[in-house]
Amino acid sequence: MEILQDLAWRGLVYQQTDEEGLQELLNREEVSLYCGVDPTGDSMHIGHLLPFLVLRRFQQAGHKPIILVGGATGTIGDPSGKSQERQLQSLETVQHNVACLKAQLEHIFDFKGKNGAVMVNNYDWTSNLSILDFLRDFGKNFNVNQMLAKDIVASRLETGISFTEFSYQILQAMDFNHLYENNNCKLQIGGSDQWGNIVAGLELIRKKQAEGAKAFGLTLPLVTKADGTKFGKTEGGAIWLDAEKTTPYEFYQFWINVDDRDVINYLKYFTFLSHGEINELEKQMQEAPEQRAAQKALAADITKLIHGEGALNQAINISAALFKGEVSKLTAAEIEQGFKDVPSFEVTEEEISLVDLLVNAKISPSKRQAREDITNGAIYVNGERKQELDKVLTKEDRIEGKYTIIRRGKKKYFLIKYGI
Ligand code: 383
Repeated sequence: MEILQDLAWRGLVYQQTDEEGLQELLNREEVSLYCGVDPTGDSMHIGHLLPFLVLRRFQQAGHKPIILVGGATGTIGDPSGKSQERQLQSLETVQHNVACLKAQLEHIFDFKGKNGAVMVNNYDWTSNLSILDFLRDFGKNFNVNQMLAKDIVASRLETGISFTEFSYQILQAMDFNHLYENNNCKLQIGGSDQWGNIVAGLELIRKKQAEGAKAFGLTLPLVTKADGTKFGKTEGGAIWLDAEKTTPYEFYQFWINVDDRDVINYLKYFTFLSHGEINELEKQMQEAPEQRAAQKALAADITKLIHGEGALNQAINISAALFKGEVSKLTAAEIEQGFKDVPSFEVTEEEISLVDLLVNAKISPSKRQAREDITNGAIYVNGERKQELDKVLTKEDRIEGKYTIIRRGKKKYFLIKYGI
């Protein structure tokens, strides 16, 4: 199936500037296309992922992806979707973020071969532009009335918008024009919030390039959730691509927990599974939703893409161990991920009685209760029920010499660390 038809099947097309024209262009040539991200933070989150996965789909269909990291635009900040003026960040912070985002994006693309991906930074062609050149060569092509009428700007007129943020769309338009000129880039894609910026670029290209010059824009829909809450946010905050911020296990679990009503859409959006495979998973979801085959396939595909196969296998291991309560087989590294958010307690003694530990670590509220918990069979050490009141924890009870996992009741876990 052709790329635009595939995107339509996946529900990935929201708006296009010229559907027929783009189809013709894609039939005719290997097209260079781009999507940008601003380094406003040091990691992307899953809300950023969709357009870059679409770039990859274009690459698989034989086209050439250009990934733009906005070292220039990131110092300003896109007013799109922001109801308030942003705080400016220092140039050093933005530069640090550029390096972080580049590393994350490098993971997702293939940079080799004829249609290998290209990474660019708009700081390279923006930072040395003089104010006079900017106003004479670019500013003259923008009509302030039209700029004011754009949704993003119009919605900010009441609360106010600085000249700096107001000018953002010109910078993004200059990028498209630059890439058109230098990289033969004819298509820009982005989330639906990017429509105004993309169209600004198309108009600039039409005005500045030779007659007949034409470029295209395509936006993707906002990812929604059946329960109406915001996609990609959990109680713990955003789901980051950076493994330090969101561990691969947490990342995997996020996708495992996707609602049945959303999972088929997300398989279409976020995975590279074929139509046949997705249809098959849809059938399985309808026939045996409790098996969560669709969620497992979704979580596996996307975790592997972002964190690699080793991290995926670890995440699967941790999930299975926690589900069955068989934690003793986990490695220390897996424990660090799987038990990142459970209460922890540091022991400095070589040996400690289980009763004392339960009390000191506040697992049981009193000595009497601790004894009761043990005799009742509510206490598990590394997944094994312990009912002896005189149990003493020794080196033997440490996993890789570093951790002991205590469970009270069915699901309440505690992590014991050793400070020696
Ligand atoms: C900068 C210069 C360009 C082209 C694009 C840009 C960035 C763009 C922007 N994008 C968002 C961001 O960086 O602000 N002005 O956080 C998000 N994107 C993608 C997608 C999305 C958008 O990175 O809708 C969600 O992730 O387009 O909000 O020449």
